[in-house]
Amino acid sequence: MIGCSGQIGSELTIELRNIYGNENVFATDLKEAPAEIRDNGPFQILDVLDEKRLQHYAIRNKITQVYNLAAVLSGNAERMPMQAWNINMSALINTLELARELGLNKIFWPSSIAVFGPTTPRFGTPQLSVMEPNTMYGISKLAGERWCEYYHQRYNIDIRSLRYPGLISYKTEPGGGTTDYAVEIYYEAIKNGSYESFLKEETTLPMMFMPDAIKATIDLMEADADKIKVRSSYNVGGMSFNPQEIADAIRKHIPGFEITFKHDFRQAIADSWPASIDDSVARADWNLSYKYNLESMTQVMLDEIRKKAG
Ligand code: NAD
Ligand code: AKB
Repeated sequence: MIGCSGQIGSELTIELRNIYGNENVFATDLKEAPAEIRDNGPFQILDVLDEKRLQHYAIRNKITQVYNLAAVLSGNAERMPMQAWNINMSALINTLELARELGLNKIFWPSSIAVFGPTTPRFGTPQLSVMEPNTMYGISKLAGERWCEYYHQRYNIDIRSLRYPGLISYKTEPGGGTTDYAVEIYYEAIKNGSYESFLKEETTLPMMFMPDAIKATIDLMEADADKIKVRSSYNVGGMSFNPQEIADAIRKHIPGFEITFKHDFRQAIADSWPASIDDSVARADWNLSYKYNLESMTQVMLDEIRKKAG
């Protein structure tokens, strides 16, 4: 696991250890891991951009599969586009080369709804569509998808990928994306009873609760190889809502909750992305399914954040 300390990695690592055994899932990140990961199985500080160390680590530990989650997300990528491009592409290419050189048997690399752009149909965006992203994050993810498909076709590497929508979770804070507002809003609702949204009230985006994203990832990785017909990345839709609708869902539990709106540079990123996603190809190929909607996710988010707050 590369990127085990991040929003997804901190939960996916635990789930993989539950399935394959703590000692069989080697967790790595540039930064310290949460105690639950660091203390219960192998963990190493490792920079995925350091290809020599990455290779030594993989050989020494007889690594057979890699989940590479290291990336600069959309908001941070607009703050430092050149670095984001270099990091996002080198992190992926080092992993692909590792797979080719060591003959690894499976790779997971996440893409994003950010591969779509302002010229893509916004509602029910299909698996195959116009892709002209105008954010650095989206450009790097689209290029990444092309690299993944190329390595599969050229070197027969079993690489699998999901275009995650915005992911919502309570264990680890999100890492600098545009959909982060949909996590912050729950924390602020409990702490202050109010939230100032950096996206406009009508900005609808595709989102997914973390347990559904983890399940989708495991289901994809465990599916028979002949079922995986898409080797760029699969659309994953989840649910779609805007800041006003998530605020209304919170208000059912916290009646006095107030939301105000002051959009910033992330509005333009959100405006370039789809509002809803058609994921029928993933459903047909390997039975993608979800459990949570806005109401059931809101209940769990508020309960869990209250527990954390003590
Ligand atoms: P995150 O920022 O929370 O976590 C990324 C982790 O990678 C961090 O712990 C970071 O320290 C680590 N990392 C960064 N550079 C590294 C390097 N050079 N070497 C080793 N580790 C490094 O991000 P996340 O939300 O967990 O996202 C993981 C992946 O999923 C990314 O590729 C992201 O683009 C993709 N994704 C996330 C979302 C989402 O909503 N969270 C949606 C779509 C796609
Ligand atoms: C972001 O907002 O950058 C991510 C994503 C949708 O890829 N959450």
